Amino acid sequence: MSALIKRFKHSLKKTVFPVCITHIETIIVDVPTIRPHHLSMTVMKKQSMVIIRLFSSDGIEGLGEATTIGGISYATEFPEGIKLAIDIYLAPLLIGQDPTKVNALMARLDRNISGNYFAKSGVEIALLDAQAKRLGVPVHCLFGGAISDTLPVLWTLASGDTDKDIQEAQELIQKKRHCVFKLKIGKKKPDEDVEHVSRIKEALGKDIKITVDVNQAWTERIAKTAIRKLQETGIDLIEQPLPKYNFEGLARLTSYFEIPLMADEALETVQDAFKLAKINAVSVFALKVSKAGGLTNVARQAAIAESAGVPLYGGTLLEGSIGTAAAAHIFSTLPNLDWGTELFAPLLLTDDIVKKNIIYKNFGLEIPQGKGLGIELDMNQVEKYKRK
Ligand code: MUC
Ligand code: MG
Repeated sequence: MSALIKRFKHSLKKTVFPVCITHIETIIVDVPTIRPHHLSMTVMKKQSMVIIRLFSSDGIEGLGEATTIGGISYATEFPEGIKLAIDIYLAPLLIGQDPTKVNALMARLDRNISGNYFAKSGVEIALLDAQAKRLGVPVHCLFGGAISDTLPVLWTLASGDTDKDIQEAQELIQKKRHCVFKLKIGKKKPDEDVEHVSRIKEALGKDIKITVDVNQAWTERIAKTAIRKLQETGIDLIEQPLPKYNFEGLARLTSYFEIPLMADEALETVQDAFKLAKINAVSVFALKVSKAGGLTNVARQAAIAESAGVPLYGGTLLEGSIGTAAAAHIFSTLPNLDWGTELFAPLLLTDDIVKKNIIYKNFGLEIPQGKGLGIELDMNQVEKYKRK
């Protein structure tokens, strides 16, 4: 009898003192790229990723990643700042709290910390990974489950040299790794960019889809002339031709041209999705976990897009395997991901910091199986690439 009472008291103790977050570790890792990656605002030779390890009193570790491009040249957040923001401001708001209440914790962060979407996103990924592990399910199950076990993945040709880009594309098509390509333009004169795009389109042929990303580099006047010429090359999609704040300019171009335009940098918050949809600013939304502030916000943006009849594209900020897996989990739940994804970044890096690499085959990736994100850190590799 007394043994029974002891067991009962023990189980009561467990429910009275719920599991709590004990500590959060942030690590910056720098991994070289396989070749220089040329964008309109920077040339990347390495990727710097903030890895987040969130520990709880039940022994479960959640993994997260917060990654941007080119230091501080692409976004308003940057690796060193993201690490500091988490260590100094986000972590103290989380330590001692119940990690199973992910929505409540994210609301707590939003109430106390403005902006800092990349940092918040990295933390939400770690909370969701931990909670899914706790429940014994993959992260996508927390969002109603994957619609598909694989996602189509394009590749970005950005070597800075047209002939090299053509050769790279031909090799990847032959290997059945990618059959859709995105070209990074906006750095050179518009006519040189059009020439570059046109040569690649001609070399790869009509069956290979081509999209171009201008990364905000044009004024509306330049865009009008350049888009007309790009449209004539037979490409399929144009991403973020104007500065991110010019929603009305995007709407004017969208109503003027037949070729679909996609919002990338213009679409950061959930509210941006609503505003862009309301004025028919673009034909496609590029969703990205980091800029949205996490997976839940991506799902909210996707719901707005679905209601407004805007198809989706699964974007990347060139995250490593943890961030890519997180994005794959949420993108796999979206019914209107008509433009596929660009979740290729682990392949752009020379090495990885996880035990089992994400599998890429048949022009796509497999959603990692297993509990949580389905990703395990390789601590020897983390040590190797950790910023000293
Ligand atoms: C961007 O602006 O789309 C995504 C793929 C790539 O090559 O660069 C990123 C950034
Ligand atoms: Mg883009």
